[in-house]
Amino acid sequence: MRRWDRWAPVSLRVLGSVLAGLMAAVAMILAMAAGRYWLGIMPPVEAIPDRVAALLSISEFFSLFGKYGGYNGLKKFGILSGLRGVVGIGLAIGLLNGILHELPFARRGAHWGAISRRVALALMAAAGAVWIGLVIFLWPVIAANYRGVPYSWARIVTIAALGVWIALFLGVLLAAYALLANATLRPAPQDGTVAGDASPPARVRWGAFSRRSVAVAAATGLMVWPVYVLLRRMYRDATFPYDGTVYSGEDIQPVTPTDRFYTVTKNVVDPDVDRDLWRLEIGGHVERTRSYSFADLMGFDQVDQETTLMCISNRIGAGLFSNATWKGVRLRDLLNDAGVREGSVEVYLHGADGYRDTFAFTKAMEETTLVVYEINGEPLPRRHGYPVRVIVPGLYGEKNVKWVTRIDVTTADEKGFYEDQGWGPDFVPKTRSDIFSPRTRLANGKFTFTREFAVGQRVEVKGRAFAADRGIRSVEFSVDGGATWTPAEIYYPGTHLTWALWRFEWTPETPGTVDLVTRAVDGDGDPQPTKAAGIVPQGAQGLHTVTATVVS
Ligand SMILES: Nc1nc2c(c(=O)[nH]1)N[C@H]1C(S)=C(S)[C@@H](COP(=O)(O)O)O[C@H]1N2
Ligand SMILES: [Mo]
Repeated sequence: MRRWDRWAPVSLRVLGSVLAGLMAAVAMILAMAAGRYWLGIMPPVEAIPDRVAALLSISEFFSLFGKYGGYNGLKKFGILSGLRGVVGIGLAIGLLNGILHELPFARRGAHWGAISRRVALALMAAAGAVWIGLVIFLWPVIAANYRGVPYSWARIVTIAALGVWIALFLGVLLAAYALLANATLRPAPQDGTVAGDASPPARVRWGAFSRRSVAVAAATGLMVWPVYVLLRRMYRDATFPYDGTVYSGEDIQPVTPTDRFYTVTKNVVDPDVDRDLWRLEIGGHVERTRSYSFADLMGFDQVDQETTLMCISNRIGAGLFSNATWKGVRLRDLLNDAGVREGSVEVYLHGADGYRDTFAFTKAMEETTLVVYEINGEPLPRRHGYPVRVIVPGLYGEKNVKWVTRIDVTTADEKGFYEDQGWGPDFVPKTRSDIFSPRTRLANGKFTFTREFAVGQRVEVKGRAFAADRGIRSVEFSVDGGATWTPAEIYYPGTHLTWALWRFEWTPETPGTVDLVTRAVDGDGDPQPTKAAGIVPQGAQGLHTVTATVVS
């Protein structure tokens, strides 16, 4: 009985502290969800996986894809484990707080009600350290803001929000703990004397403790509802349904309809930028830092330019690949306005989502490198970078930073999100060509036509050819597995910045299976590489070979 009298208040306080930790975690998740949803602030739950992703090697990254069902599966896993992590950390810190409060160093020290001043100060110091640690670790992505708060401000907003979230956690933890522990208190030490182990055991006020526990649990439960509502809204808005959308099929057009333009994004929920809030800052190694509003961009020379974009992950014959007409201004006009300087090496681009990538300063100064706000005559849709993205012909899609908020000129070579993982260092697409009609299918690494062909029956074979910013000079076609070649007709030449579309009339002569192959020559007269290479680390190359079955 005496043992129980001694241990009952202790166990209840520790239990109460765990409950307080849970409440603090839920309150913090609610504050994070609200900050993310309304203010576009990237919470650690999102920022940490994002930051870790760039630290992984390509093979680790892809093995995670395999394990969690692709990029989307991995994104879901990342967010879910982040949320579970916050709850787990809340319970653990609650437990720790409860135990610390029972240790002699805490019991002997001064108290504010049930709260030991020493424990509170230790927790505050730890919280401060966590805050600083998070700011350092998340530094490369800390200027992210999904609403498009300007880069210079976004950094401050995120740092402040991290502080508020952490402080809220600690505040709720201690307040809820004080409330619960108060119902199990040993008599408070009188005028500075110390409540040592010799003090009489506390009397548990069972009624007060249970009423307060129910109140804390109920408050926690009540907060779960708005958390659920906000997470559900964001889930509905998430990129899962369209990330990795390909443009393929038999009906490929010279210019891709905007709603079918291929899409790739690293985000779980893409930025939803407020154009009035948004600014494009040009800084780093320039004469003067500039900050352009959307209206400011209209003051520069306006350019329409057709350009094909292709993801580095696009396998030969696959559809992470599209062509559109873009409208915007030349990046070099902005750089000249900011004042270019000797010793400029690269531009470092930053998106509202914390995405970052780099390319050569000389590339940035080419007249075809643009900062665009329209695709095919319409404002950029959200998923393609509203309100403004970069278009940089001659490099893989990843360099075409969407939702761009800042471009810094650097004096040294720097790496972006994917280059950190080990992609590149050469991001120039190799010349390629492929067949899209009749429809093909990929199984066990081999392409076949989904239909059969008949001897003597003429069929039109169509395909694309692409050579980054070098243009396409010619395309050839083989109906005997590459033994002999015949010129194909280019029916859509495009420009040197786009793909070309070609066709070939084929009349099968003998039954059986035969390999159809295509190859292109770029605008410089260089033939497409025929040796096959996979997408890692510099993008795929090789011939597109499609097996046809001919029946008599
Ligand atoms: N801000 C930002 N820009 C980004 C990305 C991103 O995740 N965030 N993805 C890149 C990648 S990998 C590709 S292939 C292209 C895809 O552009 P699209 O979705 O408009 O086709 O955008 C690039 N720009
Ligand atoms: Mo990409």
